Amino acid sequence: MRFPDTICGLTDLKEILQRVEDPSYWTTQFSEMKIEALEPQWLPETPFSNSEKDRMTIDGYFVQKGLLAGQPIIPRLKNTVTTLFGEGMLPLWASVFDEYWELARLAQPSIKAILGADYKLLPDTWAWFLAPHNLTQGWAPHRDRLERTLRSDGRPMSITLWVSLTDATPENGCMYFLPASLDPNYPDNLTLKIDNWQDIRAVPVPEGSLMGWNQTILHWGGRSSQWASNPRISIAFEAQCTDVPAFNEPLLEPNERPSFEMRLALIGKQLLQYQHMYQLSDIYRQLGTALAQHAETCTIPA
Ligand SMILES: O=C(O)CCC(=O)C(=O)O
Ligand SMILES: [Fe+2]
Repeated sequence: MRFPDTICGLTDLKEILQRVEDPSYWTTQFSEMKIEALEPQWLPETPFSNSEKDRMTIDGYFVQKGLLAGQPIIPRLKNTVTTLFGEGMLPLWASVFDEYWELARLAQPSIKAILGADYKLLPDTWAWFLAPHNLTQGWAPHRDRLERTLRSDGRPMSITLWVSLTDATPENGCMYFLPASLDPNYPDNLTLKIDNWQDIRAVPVPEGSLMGWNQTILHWGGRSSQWASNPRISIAFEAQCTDVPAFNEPLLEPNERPSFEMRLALIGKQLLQYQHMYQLSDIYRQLGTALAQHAETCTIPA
């Protein structure tokens, strides 16, 4: 995928910065969304089941189907990403809004069940809109980090979290995993080779599901198709334990939503750090560089 050549319909970097750095631009255009104003939403009380704990230990990922279904912020985020996509804007712009970051807070009980109480969010986020035709696809097969992210007993020091904002199905490009227990190369030989294709597992989930995986297992997002009844819309973020060095910086407090300025700086950082997944257009590269520099002037949470 190549990025659009305009941002907010503009091509001049100065004008674009003026536009995107104005919170009222966003809240006017997306009147149901909030910036530094959303009340905390209720946290799900569903306990993290032993079977998902086992799945995480044995196969390296967990699935909580529909955990966040019924949260009013899910349809709001879904509408926002859909509108952004329709206007030729990156789905990642949804992360200027509180609702995006609130999802990370709602995932807290699940993250704590895997990483323990002391964790921070990593500055690694992305959002996807896979239209219902075969020209769109999720991320190609990869392992999230090639450095060691597992303890000697196999427990993860960091994880990726992924929330479905629509039903994710094989037809619209749901997630696929090579389960850790079936991967002869796991965890020390981090190739992308798959010996037995039958070991690949598709993981379709309904809207409002939370999934997570360790950062060593092999996984990818599928290709969408004309047979899909809805687009695949999802967002991802990452978390790590605090007793190990940061895998990326700045680490973020899980209980505090980043400021609007920090969200823009993070968008810049994502544009630059995921260039291997996309071909950045010139204007997005310029914007990424300009926004990422702003990180230096933001207050970085302790
Ligand atoms: O949604 C996708 O296509 C890929 C997600 C993924 O690999 C990630 O967030 O680490
Ligand atoms: Fe990934």
